[in-house]
Amino acid sequence: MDTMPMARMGPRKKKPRQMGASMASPAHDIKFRDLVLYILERKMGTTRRAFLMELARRKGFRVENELSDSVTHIVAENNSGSDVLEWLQVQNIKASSQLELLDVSWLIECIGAGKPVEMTGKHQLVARRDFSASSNPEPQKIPPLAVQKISPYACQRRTTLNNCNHIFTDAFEVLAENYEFRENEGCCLAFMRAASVLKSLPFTIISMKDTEGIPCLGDKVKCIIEEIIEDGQSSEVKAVLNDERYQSFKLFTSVFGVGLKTSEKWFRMGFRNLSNIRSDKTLKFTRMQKAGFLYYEDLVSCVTRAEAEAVSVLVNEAVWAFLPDASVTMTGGFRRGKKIGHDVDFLITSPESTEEDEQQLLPKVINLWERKGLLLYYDLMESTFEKFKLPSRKVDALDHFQKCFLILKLHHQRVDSGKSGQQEGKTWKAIRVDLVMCPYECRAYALLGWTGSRQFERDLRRYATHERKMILDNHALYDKTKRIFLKAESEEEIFAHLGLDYIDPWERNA
Ligand code: DCT
Ligand code: MG
Repeated sequence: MDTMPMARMGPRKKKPRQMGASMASPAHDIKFRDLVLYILERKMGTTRRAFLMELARRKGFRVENELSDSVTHIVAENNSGSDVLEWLQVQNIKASSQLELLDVSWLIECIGAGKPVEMTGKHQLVARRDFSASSNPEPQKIPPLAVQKISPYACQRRTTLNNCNHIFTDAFEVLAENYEFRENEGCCLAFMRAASVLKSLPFTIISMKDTEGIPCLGDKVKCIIEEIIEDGQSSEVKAVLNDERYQSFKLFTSVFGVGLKTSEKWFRMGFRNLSNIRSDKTLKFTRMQKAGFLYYEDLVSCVTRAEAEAVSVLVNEAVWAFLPDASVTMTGGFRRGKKIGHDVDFLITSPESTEEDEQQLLPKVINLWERKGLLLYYDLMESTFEKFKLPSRKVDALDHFQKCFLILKLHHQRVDSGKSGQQEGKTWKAIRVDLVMCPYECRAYALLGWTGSRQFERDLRRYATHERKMILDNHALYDKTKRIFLKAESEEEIFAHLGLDYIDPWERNA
């Protein structure tokens, strides 16, 4: 049987139900209509907040349970101005000119006086600009600090490919990779987050002063920044780049199908280069690794945009031959505006097709390419998707869509229309392609998930979990408070469900 939560709250006096009254508190007359208060629970606690809300309401103040645009005064205890601004930023509320950020001492004085008291500097949590000398008629205006404040979540930052802090982010990425090779997840993540936040900055860091107020920069990270500012390089990065284990892992994992486990094994066996591994008769390779060695040179040279476009034509032709109403979208790095990539990712979906049509499409496409002699490798993974399953809580979880990892033979003439078709020898390049087939109702979530970047996706999920009590993955968004799945037709709607400003794909290069 379903019991209402209220029924579990122990004995209580019978009170007539009041329609529309705010929860659990009798309606008080509002005397001061110009003020709409909101009391921050953060660092104050639920009990004290409820107590102060009740007192203030009794005195005729309008106090809201939830933060909304109508709130004019935010009252906080044990929070600095920047604490509150940061919190607002996370809630995705901008400090407007109407919003006052006040210490609880102001509210207590108001309650004591039974009316609003004057707000002075000692109450105000955000230092005001001195407007007296200017002609600005609004002395109450808050400087746009909240807008300048950088969010600790990549999904609240706009990160284009215009990285003006390469010198630092390249260093952090080497260190992160080295920690990944050593399976030190915590340090790896710390350096990835630091790289990500610096990529979003509109300026180059030239002194330690520039790092003030930037989130995700721990002491270790700051030491590296300082060293690079002073010496132009970091001794730790230099040491890693010269480290035999790092160099070997970097080389081994550059082979398609080789991960950390295999690299570890080969390193322990004493291998340091690929040719010895390739020619070793005792080693057993997976089908993926065999293909990885066979097409190694092509696969390590990145895919250009022109090549990606040529592959796109191939994919469209093949898909439309079987499902004319399907939509094919290039996702991954190319959708974010990158000029090169390690593969080309595509998301396929169709509004009209039956489940069986959907399931048959990728096998048919593969079969077609095989007959045309274009298929160098493929691994088809069947869908394990279940409609009503809760989204995965794991930040890096794989999705359940049917997908295919391929290596395609791309003829040079398809790229530059035969302009340089007179080359000697090999007339094609092996290209890694990922095809993902998703049910039509999931397409917005799948598109968001497969557009990346990986850091952007991680932070979207982290934000959903920690700031919104929701679970997001490549299939769905689940609201744990309301216990419902939130439907979305577009990426914009997903951002809106999460209470986030929309971030365009080319701004997701976190
Ligand atoms: N992705 C995912 N689930 C996977 C693999 C990837 O959700 N099993 C997401 C994360 C990023 C995006 O899909 C594309 O993945 P990659 O191709 O690995 O990354 P990329 O940003 O396209 O990088 P590159 O340009 O090197 O291909
Ligand atoms: Mg990619």
